[in-house]
Amino acid sequence: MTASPPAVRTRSALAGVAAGLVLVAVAELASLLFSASSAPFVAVGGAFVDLIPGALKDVVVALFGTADKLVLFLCMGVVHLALTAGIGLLGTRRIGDAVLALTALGVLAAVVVMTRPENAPASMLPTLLGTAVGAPALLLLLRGAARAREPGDGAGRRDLLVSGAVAIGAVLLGAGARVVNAGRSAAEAAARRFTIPTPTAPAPAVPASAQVTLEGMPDVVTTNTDFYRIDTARAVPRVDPSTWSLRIVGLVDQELTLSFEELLAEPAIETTVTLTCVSNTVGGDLAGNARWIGVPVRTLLARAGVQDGADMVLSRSVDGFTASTPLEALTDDRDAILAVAMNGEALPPEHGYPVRMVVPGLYGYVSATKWVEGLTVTRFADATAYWTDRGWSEKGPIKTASRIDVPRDGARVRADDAGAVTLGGTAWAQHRGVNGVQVQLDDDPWQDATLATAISGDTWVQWSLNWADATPGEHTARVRATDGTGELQTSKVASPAPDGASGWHEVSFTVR
Ligand SMILES: Nc1nc2c(c(=O)[nH]1)N[C@H]1C(S)=C(S)[C@@H](COP(=O)(O)O)O[C@H]1N2
Ligand SMILES: [Mo]
Repeated sequence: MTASPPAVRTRSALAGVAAGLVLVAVAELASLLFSASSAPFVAVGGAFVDLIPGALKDVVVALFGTADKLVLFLCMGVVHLALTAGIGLLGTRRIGDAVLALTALGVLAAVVVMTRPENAPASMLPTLLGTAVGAPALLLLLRGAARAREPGDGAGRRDLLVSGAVAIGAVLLGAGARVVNAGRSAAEAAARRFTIPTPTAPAPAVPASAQVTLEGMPDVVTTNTDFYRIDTARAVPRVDPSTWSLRIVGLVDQELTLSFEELLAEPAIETTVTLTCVSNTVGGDLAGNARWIGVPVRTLLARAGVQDGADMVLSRSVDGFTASTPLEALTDDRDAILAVAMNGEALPPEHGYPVRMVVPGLYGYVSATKWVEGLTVTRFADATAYWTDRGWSEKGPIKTASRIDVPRDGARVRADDAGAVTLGGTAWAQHRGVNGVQVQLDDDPWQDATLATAISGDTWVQWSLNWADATPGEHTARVRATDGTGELQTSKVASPAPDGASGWHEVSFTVR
C-alpha cells in the first residue's frame, strides 16, 4: 500500500502544529522559573494589542465586551495553528526549511517578549528555550511524516499518532503552566494593591476640552501602558513595599526614616504633571502626562529640618541611580511629590513602584527618580548625580517645546469636503505654562493656533489649526510656542546633550 501525498501533507502539517505547541509549552513552563511576564503568550498578545489601531480595538470591545481578551487569545491560537501547520507543510519539500522557519518564528517571539516594557533581555530565555526544544522536535516529527511516503511502511500511521500525542501533551503542559502563570501574575498584581491615599487636595478634573479631537492626536492624559519609559535598569527593580523605607539624611536636623505605611499615612495631594526626558529630540515622543498622587516632598523635608547651606537633594533609587534636584524646586509651591499612584493605580513596576519622585518643570534625569529609597540633603558643590557624572548638565529645567502630531512627517492627507486640512499637536513648558502656539505653513506668515484648554501650567497643552484653503501638493509646516513668561521658544537647533534639545519642529506632507 502506497501512502498518498495528501497523507504526507496531513502528517507534516500535524508535525508542524505539534512542534509549535511544544515550543509554546516549553516556553510557558520555563517562564515559571523567570517572571510571569516572560511568558510568550501574554507578551505577544500585549504587543499585538499595542499594534492594532484604536478604532479596531473599539470595535472588538463593542462586539465582545469583557470577553475581548478571550477573543484575542483565540485569534492568536488560530494564527499560531495556521502558521505552524504551514511550517509543517514547508517540510514536505525540505525538512531543513521548516526547522529554520520554526526557529525564526521562535526567535521573533523572543524578541517581542523582550521589547515589552516590563521585560529585560533575560526574559527572552524561556522562548528561546522553547525554540531549542521545538525545532528538534519538528525535525524528528517531520522525518517520521516523510516515512509515510515509503511503500508498505506501517510506521506512517504510528507517526501520525506520535504527532497527535505530542500535540495533546504540549497543550496540556502549556495550559497547566499558563494557569500557574496567570495565578502568579494575579498574585503579583494583588501584592501591589494597597489603598491609594485620598488626596487632601485633589487635582481638578481634566476638562474634555483639553483634548483636541483629531485622528492621530495623542491622549492628553497618557495611559500607563502608553507612557514612555526611560531608565538605566537592565531589569525592572522589584521592590517589596513591606520592607521598603525612605531615608532622609544629610544636612538635616534629624534624619528621618519612613516605612511605606507611614508614607501612605501622610497627607497626600494630587497633581497632573507632564514628565519629559532630556533625551527627547525635537518632535520626539519621550514625554507623557499623568495624574499623580503623592506626598509633598517639602513636608517631609520640613520635618527633617533642612540646614543652612544646602542647595540640592540627591535622590537615590534602590538600583543605585541618583538625581540631583535643586532644593528650591522641592520646597517652593510647585508641589514636588513622592508619588505612589499614577492615573488612579499603584505605580506600575516600570514606572517606579512603590514610590517615585515627580517634580514639575524639570527633566526626568534630575528629578523623577523611580524606586526611590533615599534623599540626601546636600550641596551641588559636594555631590553629583548619575547623569551629571556622564557629562549631562547639573541642572535640567525643561525647555519650551512644541510638536506637530498631525499630520505626521511624510503623510499624504486628504482635504475635507470644504477643502480644509486640520493640523494638531502638543506644546509644553512645564511650570511656566504655554501662552500660545504658532504655525507656519510653507513661507506664509505665522498663524496663531487654537489652544485646547490647559490642564495646568505643569502639563502639556494641545493645539490645532484649521488650514481652510489647503492647496494640493507638497507642504511644510513649522511650529513654535511661547511660554507663560512671554518668551518665544528658541529656533536655535541643539541636540539633547547636555541640557535638552531645542529648535522648531517641522513636518512635510502632501495634500491630495
Ligand atoms: N531609578 C531610576 N529612576 C529614573 C531613571 C533611571 O534611570 N533610574 N531615569 C530618569 C529619566 S532620565 C526619566 S526621563 C524618567 C522617566 O520616567 P518614566 O520611565 O516613568 O517615563 O525617569 C527618571 N527616573
Ligand atoms: Mo530622561
